[in-house]
Amino acid sequence: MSSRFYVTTPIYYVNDKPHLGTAYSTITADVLTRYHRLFGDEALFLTGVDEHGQKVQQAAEKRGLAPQVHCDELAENFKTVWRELDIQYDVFFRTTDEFHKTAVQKALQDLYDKGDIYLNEYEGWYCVSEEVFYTEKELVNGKTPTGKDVTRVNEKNYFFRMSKYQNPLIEYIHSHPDFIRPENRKNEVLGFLRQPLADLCISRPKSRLAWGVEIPFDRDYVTYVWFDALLNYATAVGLNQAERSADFSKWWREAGANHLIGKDILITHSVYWTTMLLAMGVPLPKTIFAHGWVLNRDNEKMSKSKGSVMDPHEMVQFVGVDALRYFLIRDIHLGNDAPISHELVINRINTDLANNLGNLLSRTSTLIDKFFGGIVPHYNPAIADTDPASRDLIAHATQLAAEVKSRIEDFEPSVALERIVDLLNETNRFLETKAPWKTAKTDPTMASQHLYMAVEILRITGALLSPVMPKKCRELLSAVGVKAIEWGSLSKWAVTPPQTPIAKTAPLFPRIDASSGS
Ligand code: ME8
Repeated sequence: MSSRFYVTTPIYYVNDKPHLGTAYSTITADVLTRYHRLFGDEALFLTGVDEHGQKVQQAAEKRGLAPQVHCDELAENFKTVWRELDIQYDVFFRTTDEFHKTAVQKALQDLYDKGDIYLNEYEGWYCVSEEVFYTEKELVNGKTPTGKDVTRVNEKNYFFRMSKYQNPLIEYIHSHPDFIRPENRKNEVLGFLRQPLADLCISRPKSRLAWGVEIPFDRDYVTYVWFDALLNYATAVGLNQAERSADFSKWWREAGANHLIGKDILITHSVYWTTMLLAMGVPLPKTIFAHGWVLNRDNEKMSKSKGSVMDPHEMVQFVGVDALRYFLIRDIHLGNDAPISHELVINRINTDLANNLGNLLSRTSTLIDKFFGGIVPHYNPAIADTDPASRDLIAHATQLAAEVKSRIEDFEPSVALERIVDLLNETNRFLETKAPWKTAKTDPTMASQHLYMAVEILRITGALLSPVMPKKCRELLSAVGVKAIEWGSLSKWAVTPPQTPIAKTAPLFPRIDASSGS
């Protein structure tokens, strides 16, 4: 049954260019989207940039540019990197777009009219790097819990009655077990909600910060950047835009949003955003999934502020875009932290892609070229029926698509890839045992039988890997004669028509010499 899938990445601050950490969130969302499209679902993928707030204003000031000019330039940088990483988003969201600002102002006005926003004195701390307010009690040795600097803030501000929605939120989380994921993140949010929730400061006086969405009921203020930014997920699909109500029903109310975020912004999404939605009377997202960190070689979080980031462009130059995408999805179990280094990437590519997938393709196409004139040889189902090893392999191959689908739907893309690699391993072992390079001379019926089976497995695995490695899999599939992938055909056997020409290919993933990593 096909369905709809709406996925979002965080919208990134335009204080710097994208790095491998931000690329990780975006690649993951791209991979999930491409899988859903492969399953026949209708999908919508949103990414974008978070342009307002103090952090961006300061970044623009540092460059001596007007904030909008700075943002326009950096937004382009993001698009360029996403293009290089083969990311096919549907929406590139910018919080400076007029329609968004108007929709944010409507949300503020509605909550104000309802009595959920009020004016009060704010006395506390502010962290520009996180754009988050902190109370004295929340600080650890005068810094944020993650060690970022804070500044004292004493100003009259508007507050959102977040406390009013604490209990409804707790009840919602309990009654929707799959809402905040993984489980440990849900527990973290419930732990946070054990303390009384304070109301949320949602404005900054223009005298302190000019770069933001003006508060509609008080022109001396702009909106707190998170209040503005979180709304992007819903305004993108039509919230507070009368003429887009059909879109909003389709993607927000019916499909439901899946917010893929890093664990640093779990509370802003699971508490600020959800209480805002509860107050507005708008359904909550379907899932908030917090993933872990891409770590550097010293096992530390890759972060812009520490300067310990890896440049995606440099990695693409080194291993190619598909291999990089494969590594990130395969080696980082979604939800956990995991390191990346040249050495780890080389090892993974050599093991899974060069020695396994690439090897299966090159040995199969070489043997078909050498012994069968480059044409898919004959296959006899009756022979396979009498051979337990063949029966097992076919059963495994025809169940793989369903297994991959369920793993992807469950946000476990690394496990989906593991299962695909298991089948490739099994197939290479099967060929070792059957040795068609020998039987081609002594028993060509058997050689043709087993090579046909290898072609079928390449057809299935090539299609199932294509959301992760779009370009390489297109090459692979075209080598085995597949023009267009049809989802239903991936759980069927003996689909490749007889006489299909098989192209003898150059190695899809040449082995990388370990000494080339640094
Ligand atoms: O927080 N590993 O933007 P941001 C994995 N504008 N993911 C990483 C990472 C790493 N080492 N470093 C960053 C903001 N990320 C707000 C979001 S949403 C309404 C507003 C990813 O530019 C991860 O997804 O600081 C994290 O949540 C995000 O970048 C933070 O990006």
